[in-house]
Amino acid sequence: MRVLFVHPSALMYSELFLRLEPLGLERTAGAARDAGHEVRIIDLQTHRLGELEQELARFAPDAVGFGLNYLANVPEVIDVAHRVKTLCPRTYVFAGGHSVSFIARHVLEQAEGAIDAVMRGEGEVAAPLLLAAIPDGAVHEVPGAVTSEGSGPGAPEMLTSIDRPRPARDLLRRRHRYFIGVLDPAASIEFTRGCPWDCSFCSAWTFYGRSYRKVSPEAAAEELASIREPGVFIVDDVAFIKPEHGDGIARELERRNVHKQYYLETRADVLLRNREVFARWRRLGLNYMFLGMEALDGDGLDLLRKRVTTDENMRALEVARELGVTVAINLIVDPQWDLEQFRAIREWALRVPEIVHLSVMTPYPGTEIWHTESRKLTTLDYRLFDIQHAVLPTKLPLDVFYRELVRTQAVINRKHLGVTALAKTARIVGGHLLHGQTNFARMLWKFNTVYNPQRQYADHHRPVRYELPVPHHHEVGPRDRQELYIHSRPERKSSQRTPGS
Ligand code: B12
Ligand code: SF4
Repeated sequence: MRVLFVHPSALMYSELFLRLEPLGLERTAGAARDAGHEVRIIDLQTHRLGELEQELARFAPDAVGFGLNYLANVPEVIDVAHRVKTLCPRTYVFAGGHSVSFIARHVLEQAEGAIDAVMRGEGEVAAPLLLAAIPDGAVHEVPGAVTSEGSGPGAPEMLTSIDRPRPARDLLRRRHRYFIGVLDPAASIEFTRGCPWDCSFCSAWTFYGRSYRKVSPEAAAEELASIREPGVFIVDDVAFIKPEHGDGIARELERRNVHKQYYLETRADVLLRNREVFARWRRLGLNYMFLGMEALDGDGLDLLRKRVTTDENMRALEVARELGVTVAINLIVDPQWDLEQFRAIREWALRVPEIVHLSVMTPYPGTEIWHTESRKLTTLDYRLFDIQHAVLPTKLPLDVFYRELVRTQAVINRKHLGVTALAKTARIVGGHLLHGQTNFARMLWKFNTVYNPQRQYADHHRPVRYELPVPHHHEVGPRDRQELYIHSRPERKSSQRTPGS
């Protein structure tokens, strides 16, 4: 079967600092290819819609599969799916990915026939099963499938080992457009999947049923050695939770003499506990780290159930500085902040050498706060659920909230972008330009065109065609949490399989 996988375009407010390859879609495409299908990928982060239409005409796919990790992309994917059905009426259209898994039936209904199936959960097992079932009209019998004829039995199947399949990186035609900050170009890789914590604002743990799987050190090193890009973003939610795993991969890389520059994401307590592993990775090329500190006060951290203390957060910053790793910190803005709270964060952000990034507290389907906070939602417009907009009531008038948000976010611009940054990174930028890489150089001047309080405010007044489902409010006690899960924890000897098995 000819299968075209499509990733939607980048969200406006995330494009400033990075644009990364769609790893989950590439792995799903890799599994479909291993199952014998002819596969292509179009990434609308780097291609225009017209180019997708040309591809549809040239390739004439039997099936088109959309990646829907992000809620804010739902309207775009529904619209593009309609376009696919208009141009190729006989093509089977399906979607899968993180966000759509939690609201599969709702999206299927909203698409009014433009999407034939939504696959919940991991794509590596599901996509080959779905493609095999299309000719027999039996997609609704595949676990995890949601179609107008019904839903597949039980929970979606889970990979036992995440060592395989290899992502189909070779199918991405504009790889030079992927970058993260100074790492330009950058590829992405996954060492672990899932998260053992259970923060109330996050759906990473509910998607995987709070399970946690690790790639074998040999497979990780082999994959890294095959990556052409000098920069690598490690997509794990929390890197190096298990020190022996981080050490194991490091050992394999040292043995193979693989040297890259790395960017990863981790938690303060993990950095403090496993300092030696991070130091070893520093020697291997770990230069940048994203630390989800989320709040500067204990009450804020407790509210988010982050299970970390303010003191640990601050000590982790010290450790990262001692290691010489550049840190980007994430803080979650509570829509109830007043002028004084924004001012305090601004002052702190100016004082510390780190990059301070802000995201706005946003209830998503699949998170606990979707059920506990979402009765107060001020909008159900998918496009605003990108953690850069306020979807809960703000204490300040909304336009003032955005003015303060952008003013605070602009500390990044003052400290880390524009002329200041160019002065510090002139040699790196020169090297990039020599190799034709312009992503990072462009980023230095983009802040004011991306972040604009008037535009963020105006985003709330656009006509809305597609809305999220109305949430059902209920308290989520420890026993109810499993109801949020997409996958159940894998049991060793059930019917789970690796692709191709
Ligand atoms: C890495 C990552 C990123 C990378 C993404 C790179 C990329 N282009 O995809 C970067 C850093 C760019 C990023 C940015 C953002 N992210 Co992000 N990100 C993640 C993270 C940590 C891991 C995703 C990942 O790569 N996993 C590894 C791969 C292998 O898994 P996967 O992508 O989920 O794919 C699997 C399944 O989803 C499924 N699948 C995927 N596609 C398809 C397609 C089909 C057809 C099928 C059948 C199946 C399928 O199968 C795959 C293999 O098992 C997740 C958290 C998580 N654990 O999921 C958050 C997460 C997805 N991100 C989140 C958010 C909020 C954002 C931002 C909006 C933040 C911001 N404002 O800056 C931006 C928006 C990016 C954009 N759309 O432009 C939220 C999503 C919220 C939501 N419900 O919409 C998550 C869940 C984090 C969270 N704490 O809640 N992100
Ligand atoms: S915020 Fe981070 S630590 Fe908390 S559950 Fe999500 S991925 Fe895990």
